[in-house]
Amino acid sequence: MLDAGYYARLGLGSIFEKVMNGERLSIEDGRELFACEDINALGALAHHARTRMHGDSTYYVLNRHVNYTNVCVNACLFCAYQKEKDEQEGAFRLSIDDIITKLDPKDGLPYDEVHIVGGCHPKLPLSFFEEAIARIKATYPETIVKAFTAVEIAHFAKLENISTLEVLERLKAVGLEAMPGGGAEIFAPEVREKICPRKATADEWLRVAREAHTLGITSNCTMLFGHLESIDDRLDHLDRLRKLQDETAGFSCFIPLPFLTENSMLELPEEREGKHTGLDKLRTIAISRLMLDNIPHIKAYWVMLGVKLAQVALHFGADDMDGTIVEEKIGHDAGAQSDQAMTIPQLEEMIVRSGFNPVRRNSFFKPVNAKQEA
Ligand code: V47
Ligand code: SF4
Repeated sequence: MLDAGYYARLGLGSIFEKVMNGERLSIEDGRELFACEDINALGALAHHARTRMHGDSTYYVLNRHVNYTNVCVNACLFCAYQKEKDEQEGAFRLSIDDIITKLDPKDGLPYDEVHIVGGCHPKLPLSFFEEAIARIKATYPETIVKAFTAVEIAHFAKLENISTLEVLERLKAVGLEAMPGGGAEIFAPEVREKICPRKATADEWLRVAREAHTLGITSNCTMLFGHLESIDDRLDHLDRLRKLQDETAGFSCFIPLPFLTENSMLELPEEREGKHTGLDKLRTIAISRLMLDNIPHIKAYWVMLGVKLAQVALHFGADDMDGTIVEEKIGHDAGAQSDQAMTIPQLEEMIVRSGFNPVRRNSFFKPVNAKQEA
């Protein structure tokens, strides 16, 4: 399939050469890839890059998501999960006991990772989160705490009137080891202003990620796509992540998140660049793999992509499936059709059926030896 002449006929000869030689693609190269209608040609290039990095390994994690509240001061227009106030119907806020109970492994197998995120609650103090993490680590010492997006960290800093660096230091001191990649949305200021005007800015998001990496807290990064952004906005977003990664090497994984439209306040134009189709999702995943040459992993997040498209995405540059999840609200409130949970055998079967070798990993992508089946 990887035939130089074929790519030359598509007008992608120099991009082909760069990918084969492991050279960095420019933003202009990214534009040409987005303009290419031959989705198989894109997929084959991304698959080549993915295979060079990971062979036929596809990663998954025994994890649980915990959303501590859906009350959020930001009211992003795309978000179907957010509630304005504690008193509003459907609003919730977990206690620390609730969180500890949720992490109780029913079958005796502790989670390798807990992924904790929530809305930017107007009142919850930093001490609540410090105590929550300390109690999780005391109760489940083997579970890695991957918690709080850069947006939440910026919010805690504002509430406490301290710096984001101090927030990170305090959370690290009680056991925060890694951070999820949410809240990045799209960095381009004109679009960010339209879809999430109250949220931390792009520069703030990137600064908090840089600070976390400096403290040795690794993190993920995301891009929300398929809304008001242009193809150039997507490429600008990838480029900003790539530049920060050159500085810090602290990002483990990139997660392209296709915008799910149910219960959203965001009005989309009829005609927009990068149509919201399965092919656009695959193209964006493939181009992410090719552009983000310094970020080790690309996630096919089965919750938002759906299991079947996530399986196909493994042939378009993705090498990670995320995990068992157990309970998911953000995507499901927005219309995700996937189940809430997957078991280890289900994840492994879906990876094997796609032609890959399943590798159970922890939050740092280190292989975990299965102690028993869950
Ligand atoms: O930041 C919100 C997105 C993110 C919608 O780091 C939506 O391992 C689509 O970041 N349609 C949270 N997306 C989820 C997230 C994540 C998930 C799994 C793993 C990791 C990781 C990170 O979800 C938000 C926002 O970008 N989001 N609403 C929506 N309607
Ligand atoms: Fe709040 Fe996050 Fe929803 Fe924005 S996306 S309203 S920050 S919960």
